[in-house]
Amino acid sequence: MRMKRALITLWLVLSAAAPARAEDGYDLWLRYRPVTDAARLAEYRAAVTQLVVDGDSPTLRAARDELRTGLRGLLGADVPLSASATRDGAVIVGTPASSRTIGALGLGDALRAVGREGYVVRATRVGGRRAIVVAANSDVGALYGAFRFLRQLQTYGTLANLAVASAPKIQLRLLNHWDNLNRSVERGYAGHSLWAWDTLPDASNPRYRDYARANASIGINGAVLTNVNANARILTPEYLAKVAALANVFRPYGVRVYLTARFSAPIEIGGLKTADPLDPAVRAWWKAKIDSIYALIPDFGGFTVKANSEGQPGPQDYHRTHADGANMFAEALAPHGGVVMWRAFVYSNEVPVDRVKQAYTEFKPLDGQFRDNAFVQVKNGPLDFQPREPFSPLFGAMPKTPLMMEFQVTKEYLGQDTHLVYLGQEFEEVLRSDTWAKGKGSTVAKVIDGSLHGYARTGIAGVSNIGDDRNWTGSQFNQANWYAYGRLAWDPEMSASDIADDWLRMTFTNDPSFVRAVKAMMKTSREAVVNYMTPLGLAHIMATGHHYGPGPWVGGPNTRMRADQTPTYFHRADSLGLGFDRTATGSNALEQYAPPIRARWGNQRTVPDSVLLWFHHVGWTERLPATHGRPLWDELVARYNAGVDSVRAMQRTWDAQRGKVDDERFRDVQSFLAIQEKEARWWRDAALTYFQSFSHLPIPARYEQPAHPLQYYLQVRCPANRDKPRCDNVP
Ligand code: BDP
Repeated sequence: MRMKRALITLWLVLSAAAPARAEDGYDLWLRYRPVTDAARLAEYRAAVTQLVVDGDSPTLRAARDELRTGLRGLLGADVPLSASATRDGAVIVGTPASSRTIGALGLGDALRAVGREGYVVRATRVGGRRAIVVAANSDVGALYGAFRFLRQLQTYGTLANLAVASAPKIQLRLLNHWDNLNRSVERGYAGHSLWAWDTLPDASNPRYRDYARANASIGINGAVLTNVNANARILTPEYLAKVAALANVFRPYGVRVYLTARFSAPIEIGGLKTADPLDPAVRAWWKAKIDSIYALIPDFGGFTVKANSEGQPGPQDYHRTHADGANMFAEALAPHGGVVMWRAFVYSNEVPVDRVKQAYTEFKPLDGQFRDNAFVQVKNGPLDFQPREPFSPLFGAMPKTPLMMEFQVTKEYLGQDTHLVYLGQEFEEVLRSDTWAKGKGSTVAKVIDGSLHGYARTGIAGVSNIGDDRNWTGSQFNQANWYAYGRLAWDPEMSASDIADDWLRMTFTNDPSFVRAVKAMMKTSREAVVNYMTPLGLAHIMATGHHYGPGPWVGGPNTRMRADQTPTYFHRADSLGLGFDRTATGSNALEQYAPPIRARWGNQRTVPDSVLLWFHHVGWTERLPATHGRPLWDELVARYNAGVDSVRAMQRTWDAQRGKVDDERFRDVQSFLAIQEKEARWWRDAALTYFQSFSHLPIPARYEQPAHPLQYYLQVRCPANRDKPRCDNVP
């Protein structure tokens, strides 16, 4: 036994001393590599000499295990477990209920302030000895605190006078997995679904636990396991047993499971003739179904529902409203403490005047009609996860209905797996947008954290980018988007830049020159993609179906698609100019916003460049403040080129990091940046040659000229159902 322990210690010492080893990204931001700053290491070793975890629940065991693994990795040696603090340097973890020591510390006020899931991490004295306490009101709060404490070491922060208190500002912080039962993932670019339905419930997989750990480390507390385009089979006993097995693995980490409910399930698996939400037999069916779920999974979270949208069944099939549909679920879930999250991503079967008006038009009149355990879940923008959209006008417009934010973490319209785009910037931009619902400062963050309208319930959802790729997210940098989403869900007022800082330190290295340069690169990456894909407020000009690569030419009478899914509908290029008039002279979508916004965005002299062509049809040679006084065409050319230039600058930044990070991930990122540079050029040249066929204006000679004529770009083909998109003949 002793021999074995000695060998293990030897191995630990050796592995800690080994040079940067090859890494594949599996460890995410929980790598716990040895601290290389000698002064910090000495500080940590003195401050952390034993681990006291008071209490013995699965969640506290998870905290203990994480701390042991983390500290062993960071400090290069085991930190012994102890039943009580016996010397300077104990880290004491628990709740007033689990730990007499913590109960006696007089943390009452501090703990009251952080609520059920928050934590207090403090350097203090216990029995005259120096100690660090990780205290919370619940076990999961203590787990979150443990991760917070580890982050302090992972980011080389000092432990002197450590005094952190934190509580989530949003109650439900969920990932939405668009995962199908055959393990394909809708809009997934990271391999197959993590949920191996065929081998569940019998076989587990270490990844289930690692998935839950990663979520807990950033405060995510729920996972909707299935696609919003739902399959009723998930509600059969066979599948529910599998769901229960996953719930059991996630539970210690505070992650609850949720499912998507297919509205027509009573017909498809229940043998009923109707799914009318006011029909007593339908209501009874759902009630019994929901009761049976809770019998298996007592802490089941509830349902996300996509109804009457893109062909999904819903209450309108029976001439009932969205509120009727949502309330049927809410009523059956309420006795169990569950919630229904009803999606506002709807647009009618007839092509409307303007698709971006639909969600507001349908839902605003229903404000006040939803039961109190029903949310309406709203995409960040009024259209569909574009590189940039103005915030959805529903935020601020439903004071009586808790609105959940839906962000897309998977980059469906933003280059998918390969393009490096840090979405922290995008999320921050949306969350900080001012709705003016109650005057200046009525930010979207304050709407969804409940403070603006006094919502009793609050929630946020991120469409997951996770799959079974070794690196989880299809690329190393896509991990940052999972991370940033979680941190912003905890605190929607956090700075995306600070989040990137933490992520880089934990994921790559604390080397200050690396962190500085790569953080700056991440921060510019979002504007880069906007510029080379959809500058100046353009939207939805991606190729149809897979949404990868440019397709601004798709549309018109010859396509069999509905007009409001085609690029030509959205950009409205013609011989006079470009852009969608959404002011009073056009669709007037602008009227859905508060008056100060209307005034600013509705006026061509004051509209910001970011939404210029979203709200205005602008002449090709018109000069506006939003075009920096240049003719629109020149500004458009400049923006597309700026996008390509930014990617080249990102490449230079990354190339300069060689040797500062492991070779494996260095080369991974480098090769994806090369794809991104090539495809940014493809985007620029395809879009400009196409728009040029309307403007008939030259691309000024100082810019790179398109490599091919428009005809060439029209024939570039990408496979329709790509797991891993690679297109033919990309120039
Ligand atoms: C669109 C996606 C589609 C989703 C839909 C949704 O292209 O795959 O089903 O959103 O959110 O962005 O329901």
